[in-house]
Amino acid sequence: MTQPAPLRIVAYKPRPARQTIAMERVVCCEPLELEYLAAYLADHELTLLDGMTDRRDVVAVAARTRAQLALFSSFITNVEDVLEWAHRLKQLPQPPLVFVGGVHAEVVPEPFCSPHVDGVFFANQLEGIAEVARRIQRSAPYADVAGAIFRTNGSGDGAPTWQKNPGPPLDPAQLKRPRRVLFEKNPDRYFYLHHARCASVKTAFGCHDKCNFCFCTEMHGGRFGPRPIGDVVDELATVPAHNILLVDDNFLGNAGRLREFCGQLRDRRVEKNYIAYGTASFVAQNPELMAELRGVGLRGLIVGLETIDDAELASMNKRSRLADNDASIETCRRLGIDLFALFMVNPDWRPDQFRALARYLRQRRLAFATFSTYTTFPGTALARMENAGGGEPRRGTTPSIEWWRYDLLRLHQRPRHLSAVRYYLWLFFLYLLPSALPSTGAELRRRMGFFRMLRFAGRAVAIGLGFWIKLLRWR
Ligand code: B12
Ligand code: SF4
Repeated sequence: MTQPAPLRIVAYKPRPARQTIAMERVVCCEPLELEYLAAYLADHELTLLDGMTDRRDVVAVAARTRAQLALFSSFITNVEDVLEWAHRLKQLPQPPLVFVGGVHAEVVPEPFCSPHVDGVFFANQLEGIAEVARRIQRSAPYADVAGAIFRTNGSGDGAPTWQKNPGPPLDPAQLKRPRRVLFEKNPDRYFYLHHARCASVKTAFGCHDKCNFCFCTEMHGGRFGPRPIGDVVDELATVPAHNILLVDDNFLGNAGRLREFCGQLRDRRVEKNYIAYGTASFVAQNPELMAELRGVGLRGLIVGLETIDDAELASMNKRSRLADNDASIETCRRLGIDLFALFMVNPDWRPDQFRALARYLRQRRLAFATFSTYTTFPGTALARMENAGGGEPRRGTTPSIEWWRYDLLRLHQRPRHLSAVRYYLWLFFLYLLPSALPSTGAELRRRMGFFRMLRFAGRAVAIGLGFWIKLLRWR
C-alpha cells in the first residue's frame, strides 16, 4: 500500500499580545509546545514559527508554504489575535484548516470556537492532532476524535455547529520526547534571566495543591500527572543544554519522587543546572531534601509567596503561611539557591498594606521578585465561586471580553482604596524596589559581573517603562 503524502503544516506560537508587558528581553523560553508538536507530527512537512523570536507573519508563511493545516498554541492573552489570524487565513486562495490548542484551550476551549476555526483541542492534545492529521491524509472524517471540539456543517442553514468529544488527559508515561529543532538551531535565543542557553523540560502535568486562583491546577483534568523519573532523567541526560528550566507547575510536589530524581541524577552523573517552580510549604518542611536538590544542580526556585498576610493566604486556599515563606527565603539563602519570589497584589488593599509589602521586601532583602495583580482567571475555582456569588463581592468586576487584559498586571476592577493610577504606581514601585536594594546590587554583581548586571538592570527598567506606555495607550 502506498503511503499518503505528508501534509504541509504551519505551527505557530504567537508573539505576546502587543498590549502586554514585553518580558522577552529578560526571559525567553524554549517553545517546547512547538517541539512536542514536531515530535507528534514527524511524518509531515512542518514549519515551526516561534513568535517570541521570529516576527514573520503567520499568514504570509502559510501562504508561502501552501500550508494545508495551520496550528496555533495559545495563551489567554492571545485569543483575539488567534481569531484574527484564523480569519485572515481563511481569506487565502487555498485556505488551510485551522486548529487551536495549548494551555488556555485545555481548560477553556470555547472562546476559540469561531467560524474561521475548524477545531480546538483540550485533552490529550498531541495524540489528538496526530490522529486528525492521519485522517485528513487519508480523506477520512475526523469529527469524532476525542479531546477536541470540531466545527461541523450544522443544520444546513449556514450557521456552524460544534461537536465536543470528551477525552482523558494525556498519559505522561506515554509522552514522546520533544524534537528540539528550534533550540538546537538557535540555543542562544533562549535564556532565563542570567541563565544563558536555557532549555525547558516538563517532568509532570498539573498540580495536586488547589490554590483557588490558580489556572494550572485546573489543567490535566485537575489531576497531577508525573512522568516516570527514569524517563525524565533519560531526557535530561540528552538535552543539549547545561541550564534547564523545569516548566512543571509545581516541581516540589512529592518528596519520594524527588529523592528518586536526585538518586538517578547522581548515579548517572547527569550534571546540569536547574530552575524550577515550587511551593514555600514544601521548602519549609523539607530543608534536607532541598540541600540534596541543590547538590544535584538546583540553582533557582520560583516560589509563589503571594502575600505576607496569613488570612489572605488561607482565603486563597494556599497551603503555606507567612512562616513558611520566611523559612523558604532563609533556606534558599543558606543553600545558595536563587529565590524568584512571586507576589500577588490585591486591588482591594489599603495603602498601608502596600507599604507593609515594601517593608517586607527590604527586610528580607529579596533580589528577584515579581508582582501581579490578583486576577480572576476564567476556568479557576475563584471564577466559579464568584459566578456562584460565593466569593467576596468584587466591585466593578465583569468578566473581560478583552482577552489581552489577562496579563496578570492590568486591573479588572476599580481598586477599593486608591485611584487606578496610584495602584499602578505602587505596582511599578514594588517592581523596581528589589533592584534598588544595595544587597541586590552585590548579589547580581556576584552572579553576573558588573557589566551584565548593568545591562540587566537597564532592561528591567525599560520593560517597566514600556508597560507604562502600553497602559496609557490601552487602558
Ligand atoms: C514557562 C511559562 C512562561 C514563560 C514562556 C513559556 C513559553 N513557552 O512561552 C514566560 C515566563 C515567558 C511566561 C510568560 C507569560 N505567561 Co506563562 N507560563 C509558563 C508555564 C509555567 C509553563 C508553560 C510551558 O512551558 N509549558 C510546556 C508546554 C510543553 O506545555 P503546554 O503549553 O501545556 O502544551 C501542551 C499541550 O497544550 C499541547 N499543545 C500546546 N500547544 C498546542 C497547539 C496545538 C494545535 C495542539 C494540538 C496541542 C498543543 O502540547 C503540550 C504537551 O502537552 C505555564 C504554566 C503551565 N502549566 O502551563 C505558565 C502559563 C502558561 N503562563 C501564563 C500567563 C498568563 C503568562 C503571561 C501572559 C503573563 C505573565 N505575566 O506571566 C506571560 C505571557 C507571555 C506570552 N508569550 O504571551 C498562564 C496562562 C493562562 C491561560 N489561561 O492562558 C499560565 C498557565 C500560568 C498561570 N498563571 O496560570 N510564561
Ligand atoms: S501550588 Fe502553585 S501550581 Fe499548585 S495550585 Fe497552588 S499556585 Fe497553582
